[in-house]
This record gives sequence, C-alpha cells and structure tokens, in this order.
Amino acid sequence: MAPGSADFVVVANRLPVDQVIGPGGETGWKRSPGGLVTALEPLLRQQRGAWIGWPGIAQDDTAAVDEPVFLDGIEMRPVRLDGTDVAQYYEGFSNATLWPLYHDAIVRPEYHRPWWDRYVAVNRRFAQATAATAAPGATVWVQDYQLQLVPRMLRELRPDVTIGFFMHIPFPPVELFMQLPWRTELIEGLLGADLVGFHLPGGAQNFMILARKLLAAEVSRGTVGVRGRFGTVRTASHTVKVGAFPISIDAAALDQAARAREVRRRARELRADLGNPGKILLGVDRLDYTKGIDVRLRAFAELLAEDRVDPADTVLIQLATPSRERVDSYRLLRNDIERQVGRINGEFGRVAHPVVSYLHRAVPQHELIAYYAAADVMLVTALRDGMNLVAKEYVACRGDLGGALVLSEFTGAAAELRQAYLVNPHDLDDVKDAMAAALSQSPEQGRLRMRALRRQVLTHDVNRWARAFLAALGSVRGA
Ligand code: GDG
Repeated sequence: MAPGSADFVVVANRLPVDQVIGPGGETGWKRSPGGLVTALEPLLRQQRGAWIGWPGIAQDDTAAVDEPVFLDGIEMRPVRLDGTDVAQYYEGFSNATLWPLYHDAIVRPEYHRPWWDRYVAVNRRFAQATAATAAPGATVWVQDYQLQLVPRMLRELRPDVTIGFFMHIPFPPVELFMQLPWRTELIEGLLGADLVGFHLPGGAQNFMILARKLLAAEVSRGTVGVRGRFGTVRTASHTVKVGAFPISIDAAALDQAARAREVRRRARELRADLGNPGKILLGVDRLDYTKGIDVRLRAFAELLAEDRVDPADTVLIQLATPSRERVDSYRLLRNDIERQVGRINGEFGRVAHPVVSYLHRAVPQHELIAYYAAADVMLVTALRDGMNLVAKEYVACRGDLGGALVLSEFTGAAAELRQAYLVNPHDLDDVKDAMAAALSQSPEQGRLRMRALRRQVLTHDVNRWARAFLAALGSVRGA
C-alpha cells in the first residue's frame, strides 16, 4: 500500500470535529473540543500530523473516500460508517459488548456474531485509512476499545510504522475477559502494537496475564509501575512494551478559567437561582450506568429521610449528558434515574424548590466551570471508571481551596486523589457517611484536603501524560 505523508497519526473512533450537512446538502465541520485534542493538537501541528476517525454521522457509501480536510494545519481524515456499522460496530459490539464487559459486567454484555463481524470490518477500514495516511517510519497512536484490532492489522499492512495503543477504559480481570468468544483475537490485535498503555498498573497486569494464558506468550515478571516500570510481552515478530499512563486534563487552563470574574459571577447567580441554599452538591456525568448516578441519588434520599440533610437548605444538581441513547440499557437507565429524581422531589421538594435539580443535556464548558465553582460537594460515585476526568476538573477549578470531593474507589482517579472522601459505591452507608462528612467539614479541613488534591492534579496534566506515552513509544523504535 502506498504510504501517505503524515509523520504522526492519531487514530480514534471519533474525529475531533463533527461533520454537519447543511440544508442545501453542503458539508461543514464543527469542532468538538475534548482533552485529547487539546493535548495532542500542538504535537500534531509540529510534525505533519493527521487524525483519523469517524465524523459522527452515518453515510451510505462507505467505499467512497472523502478528501482529507485540513483544519488548523491538522489533516482530518474521515472514516465513513453506514447505519449498519453504527448499529453493530459502535452501538453493538463497542457499547453493548465491550463496554459492559470491561466495566465489571455491571450490565450483562451481549455476544452477537454479526456485531463481531462488523467490528472486524470497521477496524480493517480504520487500519487501511491509517496505512494510506502514515508516512514511511511514522508514529501512529491508536486510541481505545473500539479499535483494538487496528494495531495488528496496521502492522501487517505497514511494518515500517511504530504503533502505540492506549486504552481509555478499565481492562478487566481474566475471569471476566474469558467470557468473550473472540478473546484471543482481541489480545492478538492489541499485541500488534509496540506499546500498549492503560490508566493503571492493574489493567496492564491483566493484559499481560491474558497474553500468557491465551497465546502462551513470554511475559516479563514483576509489577508494572506508573513511573517508567514497563512490562513486556514477546510475540513471534516483536516485543511489546506494556505500561500504565494515568490520563489527566489541561489543569492550568481550567484553573485559569475558573478564576475569571465572569465565572465567579455566574457561580453566584446559579446559587441565587436555586434560592441560595446553604449547600450545593453536584454530579456531572454522561448518563451511563457505570457512573453510579443512582447510587448518589439513593444515598441523598436516605440522608434526607433520616434528617441528616436539610431539604430546605440543600440542593443536589445532577448534570447528565445524553449518551448512547439508542442502546437499550441506556434507555432503561434514563427512565430509572428520572423516576428516582421525581420521587425524591415529590417527597422532599417544595413548589419551585426541588431538592434535586436535574438536566438531561450538555452545557457549554464555561457554564460547567461555573457549576464546579459553585458546588460545595462534588459527587463522583462511579461503580467502575477508567479514570474519571470530572473529579480532576473539579479540583483544578477550586483555586479558592473551597469544596470537597466524594470519590469512588473504583475510579482510576482514586489512585491519585487520595485526599478525597473515598467511598465504596457498593456500600450505601459508606457513601452516606462520606457525603455527610463532606457537607459538614470545616473550612480549614477542606482547604487542607483541597490543597493536597490540587498539588497532584496541577503537576500531572494531560501534556505530561501525552509526553510520557510518546517518550515510551519513541524508545521502542529500533530497540
Ligand atoms: C472515558 C472513560 C476516562 C460532561 N458533561 C459535560 C461535559 N462533560 C465532559 C467532562 C469531562 C468529560 O465530559 C467526561 O470525561 P470522564 O473521564 O468523566 O468520562 P467518560 O466520558 O466516560 O470518558 C473515563 C476518559 O475516557 C479519558 O480517558 O477518564 O474513565 O470512561 O471532560 O467535563 N462537558 C461539557 N458539558 C457537559 O455538560 N462542556
């Protein structure tokens, strides 16, 4: 296959831009900012970079190749998906098989052969687009669970390129992973990379155990550490480096943004709109069953019922971003959460003063920052989460050293944010006690905790994450 001209290629399910079709059929592009783009944009611009991904709309003719679009000096190469691809590769295999399986099977993973076939076909399309974009000897960085077969497919097409893979979600223990009918193929797919990265050492260990068990691969002994302690898996063709790289956020930018006068004004306004309650609790999540939104609502309802929280002086704001709305389990979840919110407000709210203020929509980022600034207690009660960036964003926005973070032990973030009020989300009494403690902490206690949390978040930002991964990837070349 003829190589392309990009020296650094990022491959992700989604492009960092959305394709929008105008009323006259004309194509336009809308930026969809995220942490990953922010971190990688400078690198992509410096080194003739390209980003390969789905532009977010279903299109019929998947054989057609779109002209690459150049946005701010970065080549955007769309991979087309049709309606069946979206239903089977994306909503099906990625989000109703892999997502629940990798998150402790909170919801029962579904195994359907046509979904798998489509996952293979779409991964091949991504690998081919990458092979046609990467310059000789380029560095390619593949992202996340939707594209686990791409490393191997790409290595077969282009043995000259260096391939990194990063998994943004947890990597499950052997006992769970072994359910997958296509378990061997997925491990082989990942082992096409030169470096495979996870948020936590535990994920890296799970992966290495599976490589040994399923492929009889020779695997290094000892533990994988966060600071430069890598594991290795030897395959017939090459040695794969395995490591832990906890992702983060653009902490300095958020810190700065949260200090703006306009944000502080908006935070005061939000509080006033809620009737100036003494305490505001906040949850910010995609509406996903992994996030434990139901857990915090149940804990809140019990605290209200037991008179440990005053409904006249407390409001819980839940921002729930719509997500995967065509997947059945997500539809059911939405009904459950909304029923719970209705019941709590029916029981404890007053007319025009709900105790739970719930939005099912995305808010603009400057508005989100104002919510973080206004919240006395941030609730992150995920049942399982690869990292959870919301926890880190909240901390970055609290330069005033106010606020408290209640954080599930089952998030990747808990490994770093040790001074949060850590909770086991399966233990409702534990969650309630942590919420009550966070609500009643003294300002001095709060400052001590927040200062320690901020030290960690501000010194471990997303740039550091990207540099660490790419440095490790650079060092395998020619090794
Ligand atoms: C996956 C893994 C891992 C949310 N609502 C709004 C909004 N958001 C933004 C948050 C945050 C992002 O979405 C969510 O990131 P999380 O990390 O919390 O969760 P996932 O989407 O599940 O991400 C996760 C991550 O990948 C990175 O590797 O940490 O474990 O599951 O940035 O701020 N942003 C705006 N309006 C909203 O209403 N503007």
